[in-house]
Amino acid sequence: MSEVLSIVLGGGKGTRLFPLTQERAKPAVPFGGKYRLVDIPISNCINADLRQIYILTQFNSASLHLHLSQTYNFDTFSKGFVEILAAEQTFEHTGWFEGTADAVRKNFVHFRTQNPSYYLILSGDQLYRMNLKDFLQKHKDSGADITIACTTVSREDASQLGILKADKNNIITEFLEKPGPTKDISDFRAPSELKKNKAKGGEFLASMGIYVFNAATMEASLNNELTDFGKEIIPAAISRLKVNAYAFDGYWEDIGTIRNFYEANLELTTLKPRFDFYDENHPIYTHSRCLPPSKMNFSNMNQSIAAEGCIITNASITNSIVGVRTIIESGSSLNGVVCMGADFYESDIQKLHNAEARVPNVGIGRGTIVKRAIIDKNACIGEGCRIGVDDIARKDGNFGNYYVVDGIIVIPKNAVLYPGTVI
Ligand code: ADQ
Ligand code: ADP
Repeated sequence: MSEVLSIVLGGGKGTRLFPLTQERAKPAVPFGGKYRLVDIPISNCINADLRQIYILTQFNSASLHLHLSQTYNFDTFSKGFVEILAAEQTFEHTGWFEGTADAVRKNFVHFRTQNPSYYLILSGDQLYRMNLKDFLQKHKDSGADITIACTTVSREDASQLGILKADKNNIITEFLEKPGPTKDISDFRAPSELKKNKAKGGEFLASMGIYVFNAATMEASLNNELTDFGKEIIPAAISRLKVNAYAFDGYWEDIGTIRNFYEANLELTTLKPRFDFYDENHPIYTHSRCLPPSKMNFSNMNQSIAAEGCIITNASITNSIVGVRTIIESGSSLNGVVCMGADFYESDIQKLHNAEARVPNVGIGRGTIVKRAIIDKNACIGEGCRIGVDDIARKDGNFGNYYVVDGIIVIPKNAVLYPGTVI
């Protein structure tokens, strides 16, 4: 029996992160040069000794499976597991999850048998490090039915989040999901005792989409047709149940859109990023690949991160992330680039075949300049390309071997850009 089941909401169809989600489920999207998005909530759980973890996702992609099975192998005595539950057809349900609550409901048959006391619901696309032990303990001590982790945000951010009012005992008295930019929400300003989050500096108390439910409360809350936690289940619970706020005062960022994803990645390259991967006591776990160290030949790297297994020659790299196994050839330059790297090294024979077929090798070819772009895994970028460098009006859209999303150029996984390509 598990006292707490942790459930990571791994995403709907992943449209906001498309094309990074073209071939993989959202939780498997690579992040920070060597991690995947799902490593963040899973590591927060493991660091709190919570080891019974489900990932709910719409696609059961091979990539997510491979990553989880290569990474999260608990020993027999810990009773730990990380298991993917993908949308599936059953005799009772057809097709997709219709929302976050529906995703939990459709998998309840898997959870109920374990007879947990609490359900911890986490979001799969957020960057934060939270002491989930403390969160759970505060929930237990308070006698609440549901506790919602919350943080203070600006008026601008509040429009896209669930905002709430809490009394001096942290009991939530009102909840408003995504009020939008124009609604008057001035009476939702947070009381000073809950305004702990100096990192965000905001005035409104917002739900982080992280909840702990007593098991009986979860079961009763889902015994209806409601499909979404933020839109329906939580607002309905406020008047009937004891719903508490848990004030979180650390860094917290939603990384569900291409722009947020790009900015959260690049922030890691700053001198003092707000999210610290270099924390001995709260590690972020990921696949340990046993790759060789990265090799830099005559290169200039400035405020950049290179993951393992890269070979970088005579290149200039600024404010960029260079992911696992990236090969960068002589004379190249990257500035503001999130490069995810490659799944494999090409052999000399493969490179000969590439040359015969006039296809560039995996990596970044000689003299190529890239600015302000995301390069997904295994992209083959030829010599002398200019990507995001020239003063060209770039509209959002799908342009075949590249996309522009939120004004950011995205080179999709396995894309081929022939020598001299200008984007
Ligand atoms: P949103 O993040 O906008 O707001 P939602 O789109 O429901 O809410 O996503 C929550 C999490 O669930 C995300 O990780 C998402 O990828 C995942 N998800 C969405 N649909 C899913 C589905 N069908 N199956 C599986 N997973 C799915 C919520 C709350 C707000 C709160 C913000 C904080 O509703 O009140 O302020 O989170 O980010
Ligand atoms: P990562 O190693 O970055 O975590 P994945 O686990 O998704 O990436 O996939 C890496 C695996 O992909 C490697 O173990 C390798 O076997 C496989 N792979 C994918 N494409 C190729 C390819 N073209 N040649 C060789 N191996 C490949």
